[in-house]
Amino acid sequence: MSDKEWWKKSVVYQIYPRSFMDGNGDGIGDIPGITSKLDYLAELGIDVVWLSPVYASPNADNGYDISDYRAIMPEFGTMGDWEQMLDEMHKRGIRLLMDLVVNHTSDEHPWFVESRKSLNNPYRDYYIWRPGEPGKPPTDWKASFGGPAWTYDETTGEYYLHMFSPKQPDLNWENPALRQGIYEMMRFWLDKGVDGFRMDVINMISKKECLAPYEAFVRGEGAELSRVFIYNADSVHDYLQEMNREVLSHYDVLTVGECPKVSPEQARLYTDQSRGELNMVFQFEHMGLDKPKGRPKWERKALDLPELKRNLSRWQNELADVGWNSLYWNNHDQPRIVSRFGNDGPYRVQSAKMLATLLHMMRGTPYIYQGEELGMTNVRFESIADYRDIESLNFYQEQTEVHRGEPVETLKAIYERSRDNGRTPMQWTGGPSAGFTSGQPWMKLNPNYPEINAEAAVEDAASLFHYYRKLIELRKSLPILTEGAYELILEEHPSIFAYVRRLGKETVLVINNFYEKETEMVCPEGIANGAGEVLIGNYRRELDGERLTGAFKLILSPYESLAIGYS
Ligand code: ISL
Ligand code: CA
Repeated sequence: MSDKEWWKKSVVYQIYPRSFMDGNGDGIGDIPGITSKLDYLAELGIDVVWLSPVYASPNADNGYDISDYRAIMPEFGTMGDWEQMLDEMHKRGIRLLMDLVVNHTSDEHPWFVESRKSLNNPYRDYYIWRPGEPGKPPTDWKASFGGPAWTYDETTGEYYLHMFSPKQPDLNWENPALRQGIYEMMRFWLDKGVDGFRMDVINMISKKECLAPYEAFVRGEGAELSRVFIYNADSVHDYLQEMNREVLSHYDVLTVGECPKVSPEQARLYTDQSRGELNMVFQFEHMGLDKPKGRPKWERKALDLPELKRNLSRWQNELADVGWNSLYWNNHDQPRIVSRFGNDGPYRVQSAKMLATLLHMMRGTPYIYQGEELGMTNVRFESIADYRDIESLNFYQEQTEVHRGEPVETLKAIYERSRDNGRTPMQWTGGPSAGFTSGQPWMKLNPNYPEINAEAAVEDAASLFHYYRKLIELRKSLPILTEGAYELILEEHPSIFAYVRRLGKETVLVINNFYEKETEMVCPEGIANGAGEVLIGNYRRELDGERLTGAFKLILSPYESLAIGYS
C-alpha cells in the first residue's frame, strides 16, 4: 500500500458543527468551539475530520442548503476562524474533509435567484426546469422530506426539480458551465489546504437518463411516464471522472461519496481506483435492515443478525479485490447505534464496545460520529416543539394533520428514527448544558449528560472513549487490520458475529456476542493456530493464550467482544 493511500489507514471523525461545541455562548456550535476541542480529538487518535457543512446557508436543512459555497456561515464564525481551525488541525496531524453539497443549492443561492428570473436568464439552465400546468407536476416524483419533488414557480410559469425540500433546488449537471463552476469552487477549498471531500448524495446528481422518458412523452412519442429513481445513472460516472481529471487528480485527497441505494456492484465501479472516480462510498444497506423492505424510514422491524452478517460480509467480499469500503454505524442522519443495534440500558457501555469492535476490526476506513465514542443515546422529547429537523417536523405535520394519525404514535416513530437523535448537543461535562454552551442550546440536550459525558469518559480508563482509542491504536500498529483478507465464520449462528482477518502467517479472530444472553462459542478447526493473544476485549478476563488454540470453547458474557491475534 503506497503512502498515497493514507486514506486506507485512516480513522475519520465526523463533526456536526451546530451541535459540537459553542465557543461564544449563543447556544450554537461554531468553528472556534471546534478548535478548542482539537486536543480531545488528538487524544482519541483520529486522523481525519469530516466537517458537515459550515457554508453560508438559510438553514432550511441545517447547512445542506448552501447559499454561498465560498463563505462561512456567520453563526459559525469567519473565514479567519476557519483558517485557524485548519491550521490547528494540521499542526496535530489531523486532516480535514469538507462536505461538498452539489446535487442542489439553496433557493437563496445567487445562481437560483438568477435562474428563476426569466426563461432566457444565463443561469436558467443551471437548474432543472420543465413546463407544466399548476397542480400538474411534470412527473410524480416525491421529495425526500415530503410533498412532490417539483415546485411551480409563478414568475416564469414552470416547475423546478428538488429531490429534497423546495428550498433545495437540484442543479443541472448536464450544463458544462455549471460543472466548471463547481470545479472552480472545489479548487478554491483545495488551494486553501483541505484534504478531501465527503460528497452529499453524489450518486443522484444526474437526472439525464430518468428524465428522458418524460422528454419523449412531451415530444408526443408516448413513452411511459412511470416513477423512476434517480440513483446511479450512467452519466454520474462520466461526471465523476471529469471531476477527477479536472480537479481531484491534481491534489492528494480523500473522497467519499454518499450513495443512497448503491449496490456493491455499483460501488465497485465508483471505487475501482483505475477508473478515477471516488476512494470510497457510504452505502446504506446495513442501515435499512431494521425496517421492512421498501417501506418508509419511519417503520421498524427487528434486526435479524444472520442478515446483518450476510450483508456486511457481502460488502467486505465484493470490495476485496477492487474498491474499498467505508465502515460506519452512525452519522447526522441516523439514530444512535447503541440505542438501535445495541442496548442503551444496563449494557450501554458493553454493547457499544461490542459494536465498535465489530466494525473497527473489518476491512475499510472507519468513521466515528461525534458522541459515538461516549456511547451517546437516542433522545425522547415530550413535545414535537423540542424537535428541530425538517424531516421530523414535516413527518409529524403530515401524519397528524393530513393523515389524522395519533400524535403519540407519531412521536413514537420519531423517538426511534428521527435524525435529531444524532443531533442533540455533544455532552462534554456533567455541568450546566453539558459544557456545550454557556447560553441556551439551540436544541435541548439529552437529559442523560450527567452520566454520559466526555469529561467522565476521559478520566475513566475502562470507558468507551478509551476503548475507541485502543481500537484506533491497533489499526495503526497492525497492518493486518487494514490489508488482511476477511472471512465470515459461524455464518448461521443466531447470536454470534465472528470473522477472521488474514495476512501472510498472521490471523486475527474477532468474536462478538451480539445479544444480552450468554452464549457458547466453539471455534472451528483450522483457525486458531498456536497460542493466541487477546488484542482487545470488553470484559477483563484473564485468558490463557494456550487455551485459545484449536477448537477451543468459550462462554461469552452479555455483549462480549474479543479480538485474538495469532502469528
Ligand atoms: O436522512 C435520510 C433519511 O432520514 C436520508 O435519506 C438522507 O436524506 C440521504 O441520505 C441524503 O442525505 C444527505 O443529503 C440531504 C441532507 O438532509 C442530509 O443531512 C445529508 O446527509 C440533503 O442534502
Ligand atoms: Ca456559537
